[in-house]
Amino acid sequence: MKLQFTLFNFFQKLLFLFFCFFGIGESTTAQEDYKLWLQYYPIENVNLVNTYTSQIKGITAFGESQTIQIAQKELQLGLQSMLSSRINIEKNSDSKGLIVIGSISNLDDNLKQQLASQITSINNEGYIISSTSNNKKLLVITAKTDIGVLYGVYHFLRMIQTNQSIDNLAIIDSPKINVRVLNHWDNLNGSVERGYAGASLWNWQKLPDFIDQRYIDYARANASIGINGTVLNNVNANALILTPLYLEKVKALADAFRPYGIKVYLTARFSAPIEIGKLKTADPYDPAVQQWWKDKASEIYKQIPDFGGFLVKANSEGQPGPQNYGRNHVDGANMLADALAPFGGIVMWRAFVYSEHDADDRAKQAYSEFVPYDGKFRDNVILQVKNGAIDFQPREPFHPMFGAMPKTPLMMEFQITQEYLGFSTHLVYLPKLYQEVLEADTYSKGKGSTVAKIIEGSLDQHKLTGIAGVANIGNDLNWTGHPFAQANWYGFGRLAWNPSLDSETIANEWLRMTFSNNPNFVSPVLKMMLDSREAVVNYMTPLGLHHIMDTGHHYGPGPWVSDLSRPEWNPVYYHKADNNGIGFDRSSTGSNATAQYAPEVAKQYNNVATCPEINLLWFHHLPWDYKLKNGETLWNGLALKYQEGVNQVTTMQTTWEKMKSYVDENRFKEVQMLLHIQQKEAKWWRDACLLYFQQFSGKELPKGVEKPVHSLEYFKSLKFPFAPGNN
Ligand code: BDP
Repeated sequence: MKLQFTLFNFFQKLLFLFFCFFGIGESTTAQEDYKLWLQYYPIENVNLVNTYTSQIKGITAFGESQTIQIAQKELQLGLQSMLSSRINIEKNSDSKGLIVIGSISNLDDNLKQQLASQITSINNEGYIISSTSNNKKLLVITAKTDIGVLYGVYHFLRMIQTNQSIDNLAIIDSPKINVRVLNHWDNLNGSVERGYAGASLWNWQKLPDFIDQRYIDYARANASIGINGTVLNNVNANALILTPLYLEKVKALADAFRPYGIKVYLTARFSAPIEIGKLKTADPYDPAVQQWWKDKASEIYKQIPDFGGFLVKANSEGQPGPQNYGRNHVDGANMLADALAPFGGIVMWRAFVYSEHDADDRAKQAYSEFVPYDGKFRDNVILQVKNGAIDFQPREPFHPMFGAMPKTPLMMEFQITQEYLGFSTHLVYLPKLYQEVLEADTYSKGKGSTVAKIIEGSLDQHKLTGIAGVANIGNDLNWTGHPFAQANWYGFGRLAWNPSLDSETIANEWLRMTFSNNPNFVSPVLKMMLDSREAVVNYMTPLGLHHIMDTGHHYGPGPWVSDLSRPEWNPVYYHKADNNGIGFDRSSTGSNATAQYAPEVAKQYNNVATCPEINLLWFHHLPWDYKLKNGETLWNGLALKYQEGVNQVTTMQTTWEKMKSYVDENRFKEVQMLLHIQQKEAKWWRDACLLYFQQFSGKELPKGVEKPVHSLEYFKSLKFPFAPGNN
């Protein structure tokens, strides 16, 4: 038995080398890091390999499109690599044990008939994976469109990658959200705003003639998780992207991405008609301005017939917008929507607004500004709303706009890049955060009115639905800076496809696909990932604290910062620590932000006794000796949370140290070094914040909390003029 096994292994390796040598497994020679979750590791369990190989003899593809060719090649590559045996491409579907792929219209009549009833239940991007059983056993992956077939192929490969059974399959799946986009905050000079994984992927200088293989690999990775759009440039937009010089380059990218089902979108700078159009104004009421945008749209669609549309940041943080001309967001968004409508394009209009001229609580401003416009936007406008009302904090209660604008489609904006969560140095598994928001109940139409249902359009019957993730991708060899940050890109895509997926399921599959199926590896590392989000909350902003990061770059703690021109840019604005206590009173005795939620939610948040402790200081200013549910005083509880965060990172390190034998040396070391930095920085956060808050509480650190080794002055003196991502 042992000999047999070794021989088998040897044979397996030999075949594997053979494939690599002849280029069939070309990407297997690349760095592990680069291959993301598409590693296609040879399956070690011989029985499993035998079961699979007895069921899979070859592939037959129907259809001629590039997408079908990609699907066929991917299936062959993945299966050959995982099963360490050759998978042939067959011309017809007569023999047994074939995987048949192709859109339904291209299948033979017999299969068409068999699948007729199932096909009606999927949408244009959905797919069916079905074992058929009319004398010859086939496995069919079909869809209404070729891109649906490609998604189905990735689903099937994922099943093999995670060692699932492929017996009697009857999978019917469709994405629940239509527009599933990455937002790249990439500048034309190659820098990335809030980017921590190197420079921009887009090499504007070499485009359009040079198509970097990386663009294809990017599209492939996105297609494998169902992402179907990309906004190429920063929301703080440069109008030059809309000039012919750049549009030609954008077209080249769109052409490269198209076979993978990915549409290109651009950010539109509202003042572009002035900056590149030589007009005197960008007033949306001005007919010349309206015409300029119409002409621009038709110029774009001539080159890119499936161009997705515009993403717009207007009258936000100094960006131009309709208010510069006394108009409002509806005027601005609808003008652009009218320009795009004839071509089927959409406007994703951002709701991230707050003004230095508005003295009201920043958390209330977007709601106050947008909710009165409910129902006033054109059909091809969707409002893009961040998950929380402030700004991508380690934890925020869900944004009160969700549920408050039933007549307007709202799309979710999550941040995948870790601007406020330790950059790409900290291991933080973000789908935990995403899930928390998606599951939050807005009560807008009674119990069960979750944020997920709102963005899926199912609660308010919207056809246009969307979700955006601010990308964490750069030209680092491993794409995302931290090997585990790949899981955040992956998890975003999976949740964009189906917002009801569980973050644990996603982490589990990601680990198996990216590293190993070995349970001795998967279960401890899974736990490490799942706990990592709460760890970062604990060592940065426990109990509802927020926005106390150092200014500008947001790297490290800066709760003392109080000298910036706009009050709401200062951390002291958010924590409001004083001798009486700490926290932002957003209850009815304070800013009354709680009133922006549905009555059931408002009531819960408003009352300190029912407000969840995870959001306590978000909604309430409380005395230092306020009693927490566990009996600790607020001061002690806060200090202990900071300590807990540090301890959690230590536990993560201990877990990882035991994983050496399951991981390639490169990634093992990378993660080891990064966790070491994370540990140092968690302590830095704990010590700096506690020393600062202690000035107000006047209390000793409780037992169990380590004494800081530096002074508050030392922490305040730390400066990071070249922290990344801060352009
Ligand atoms: C903040 C970032 C800033 C972005 C802004 C936005 O600090 O760089 O431009 O959000 O989303 O989180 O527009």
